[in-house]
Amino acid sequence: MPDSAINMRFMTQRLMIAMRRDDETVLTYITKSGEKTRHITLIDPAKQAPKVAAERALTAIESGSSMIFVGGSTDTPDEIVHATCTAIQEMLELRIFAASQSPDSDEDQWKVPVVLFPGGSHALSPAADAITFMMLMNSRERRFLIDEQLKGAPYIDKFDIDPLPTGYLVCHPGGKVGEVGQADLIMPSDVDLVKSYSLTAAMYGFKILYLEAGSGADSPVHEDLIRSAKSTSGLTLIVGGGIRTPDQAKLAADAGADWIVTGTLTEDADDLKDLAYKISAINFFLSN
Ligand code: 1GP
Repeated sequence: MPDSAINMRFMTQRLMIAMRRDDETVLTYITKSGEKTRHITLIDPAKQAPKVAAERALTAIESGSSMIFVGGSTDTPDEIVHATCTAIQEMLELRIFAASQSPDSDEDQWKVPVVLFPGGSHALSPAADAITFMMLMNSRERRFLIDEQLKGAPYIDKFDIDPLPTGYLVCHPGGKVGEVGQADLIMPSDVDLVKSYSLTAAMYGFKILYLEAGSGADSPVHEDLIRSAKSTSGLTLIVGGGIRTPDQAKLAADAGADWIVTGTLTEDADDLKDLAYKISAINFFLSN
């Protein structure tokens, strides 16, 4: 397809997304205060076909998820990421249309952002509403501090994807992202260090701080770290990695997480019914 046709298709897609979100930007939606702790379902595009990803995303939203992250694996090609974002967005459009035709349905339920959570500058898609534009603050490697961002920024600018300024901190046990990202892991007792990181993030102007224990971690981020980071004002706190049960989600929420992310839980669910049950249980605990 010629470049101009591709650009036209992407711009039309962007317009559809912008119209669906009314006037609120994704950043405003994420950072608004006074909300209970909300839930994000992370979909790794490498782990299922786009259609299955879309079905999982819809089930998650029906069960109370307020945002979909697309990302995770480090080596997923752009095409797979794009096909996954597109499939999710198309299913959301259909649900919004169906809800608009029925007086008993709430269209707004389906107006949740689809946000890229990239492992690097390669896993991008113009069909996303926004991107967590991250600095892996505790990496020892220049690549994760600034180089990947330099590569991705022109693409994000060209396709007008909302960048969400995010400090990303990998905590113990860290998992694969800790290894690949060459992170100096933050230990559960490092409450002063995490405070310094959170202050630094706020001083850089980041709006979001993501505390990550690593996907599939056998223990989530320690609540003392969450509490310490939360004491810095002006940051919206996302916490993920190793959260599988409502109790773990509630512990993180009570310590100050504004958002809880689960990914492995979705991949491990037996089917959509099981997924609905697990995500509903987490959301029930978060709202009580
Ligand atoms: C990974 O924090 C997310 O970046 C989700 O972790 O897969 O352990 O839920 P889990």
